[in-house]
Amino acid sequence: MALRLTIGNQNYSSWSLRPWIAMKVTGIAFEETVIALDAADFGARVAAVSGSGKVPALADGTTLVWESLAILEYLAETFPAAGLWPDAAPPRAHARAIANEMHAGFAALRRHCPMNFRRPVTTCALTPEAAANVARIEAIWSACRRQYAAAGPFLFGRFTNADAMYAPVVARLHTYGVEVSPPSRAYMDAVVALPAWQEWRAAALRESWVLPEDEVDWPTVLRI
Ligand SMILES: N[C@@H](CCC(=O)N[C@@H](CS)C(=O)NCC(=O)O)C(=O)O
Repeated sequence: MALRLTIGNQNYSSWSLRPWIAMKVTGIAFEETVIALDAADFGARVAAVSGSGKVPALADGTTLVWESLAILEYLAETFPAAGLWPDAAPPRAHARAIANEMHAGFAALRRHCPMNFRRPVTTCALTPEAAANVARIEAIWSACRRQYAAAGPFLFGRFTNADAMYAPVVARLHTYGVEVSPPSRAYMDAVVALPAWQEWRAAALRESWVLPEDEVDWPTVLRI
């Protein structure tokens, strides 16, 4: 039976992007169900596949996994050939540390710059807390790039779960025209160039659902 990933709006659901892009980039076959976050039946439908009642949620037969990072761990364990964590123990520990840091943190950036693929690139001044989050993210990225640049364009060379965890940050920094260092921009360009990124973005642009709380220009809804 095929894996089924249940996700929210592709325009806005940053947590959903993480396992989706990991599976696409590494060629793990799956079917997807998209449920709008404000749909009247969201709660009932998501409760059937997710213990937390939130998306993303992965169903592998009768095995249900929710929480984006737990899904990524499940995928890495179930599909070792996908190489979703670095092979060697030191970079693997490093990748897990920064993936967990992402999962648990950066609330100011998440709140201030909601993921919104449809919004044209328009600069938006950061709060000091969001700017501090960006500085920490850039420090994480530049440390990885310094160490692993020879192995490829992603944080640990090839695409791993660490890149999946930071993919929504790439979207946020891009959409809100946040100024970043040349190495960070080069990393972001590598993520944006992925065919999987383009596929997700195209699906997001096709959506017509609007969530006011994720539109920073509300009541104006800027669209590409
Ligand atoms: N920590 C969770 C966060 C999941 C989450 O907050 N998902 C949002 C959509 S991006 C959601 O389901 N919201 C609907 C709700 O809270 O009712 C994860 O890593 O998956």
